[in-house]
Amino acid sequence: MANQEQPSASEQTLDRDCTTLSRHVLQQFKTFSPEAQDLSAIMNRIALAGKLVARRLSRAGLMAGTLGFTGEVNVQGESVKKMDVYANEVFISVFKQSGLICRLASEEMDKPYYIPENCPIGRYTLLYDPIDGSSNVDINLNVGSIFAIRQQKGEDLDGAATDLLQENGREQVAAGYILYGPSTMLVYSLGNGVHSFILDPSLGEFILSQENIQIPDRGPIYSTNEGNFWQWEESIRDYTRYVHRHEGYTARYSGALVGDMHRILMQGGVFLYPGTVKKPEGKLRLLYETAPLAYLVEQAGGSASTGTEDILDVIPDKLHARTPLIIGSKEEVKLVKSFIDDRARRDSQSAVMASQS
Ligand code: AHM
Ligand code: MG
Repeated sequence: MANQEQPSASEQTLDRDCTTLSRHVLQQFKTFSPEAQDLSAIMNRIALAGKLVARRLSRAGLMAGTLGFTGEVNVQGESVKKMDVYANEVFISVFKQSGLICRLASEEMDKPYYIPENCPIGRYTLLYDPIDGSSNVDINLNVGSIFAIRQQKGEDLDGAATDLLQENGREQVAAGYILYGPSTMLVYSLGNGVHSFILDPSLGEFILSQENIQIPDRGPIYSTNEGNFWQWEESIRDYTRYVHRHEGYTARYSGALVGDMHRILMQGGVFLYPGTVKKPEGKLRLLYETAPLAYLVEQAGGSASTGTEDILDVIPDKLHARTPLIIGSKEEVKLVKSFIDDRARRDSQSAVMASQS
């Protein structure tokens, strides 16, 4: 019989294989409180959504009606892909009759979606980007889903979800992403470290892969769409010139934030999607993209900024509000911000001199 103090190698392997996502959530809470059970069940349903999306993606090129555009334009003014619609519906479907989530808000829907049968007891809201990086779908490259869970504040009797417009990202109860790559991976945080799970297709379960992931303080990767150089603010151009001229940096950009972010989480570096002169708010959405990833990265010891403010301090002025994003290793984010601060200082000095002349 195995020694109680020291589990054998096979016991350890078996224990790890049995550390599913729902069990891990309960372990994080260290209790079987109603909150722990709700969040465990919510994460289990998010995992189911991830499995359904992964299954469809794995056969996308072989199934009719899966690739390409629907012909519609979403609330953001972007062309909608068939996979966006499918994945958006999957996240709604998995929460029907769950008693867990009353409202869902996503990048693909104009207004929040209510599941009335859940609302009497479902005190949580799910915010999500069903397919992030959807331009990668048609060419069989990695994409992701991003999610955040928030506690519903107040009754929301008018169905406008205004409570979401009164709080910042520190109110998120949990956040994470699913990366559909060579394997399907779920990375999440409940505010107690960042943990990753890999979908074992033979079991149909997400199994613990790594606990307490820490992002390195520095890293060689800078990840940004340099095709936007011509329309960036001068400070971001200054930073880009700096990395071009210094040894030790390398560029990686896949066009899917989740994949680029995952690389940086594991290897260190910085991801930037800054605003442009004409569109200072940038492209990425606060509630479904930048705030969930900021929560995760801060939990892993990194940081996330708009350039002038921590992403987690930003309160949205509308559901689909956007923010610039500079996220990753602490020191690399600091370096980008130093160029922004420097330009701001120089601009204000020039303004003072101009006013005196
Ligand atoms: P999406 O959620 O509509 O796919 O948009 C977000 C994506 C990110 O995944 C990615 O980093 C970025 O948009 C790519 O944009 P661009 O093509 O402008 O570089
Ligand atoms: Mg997205």
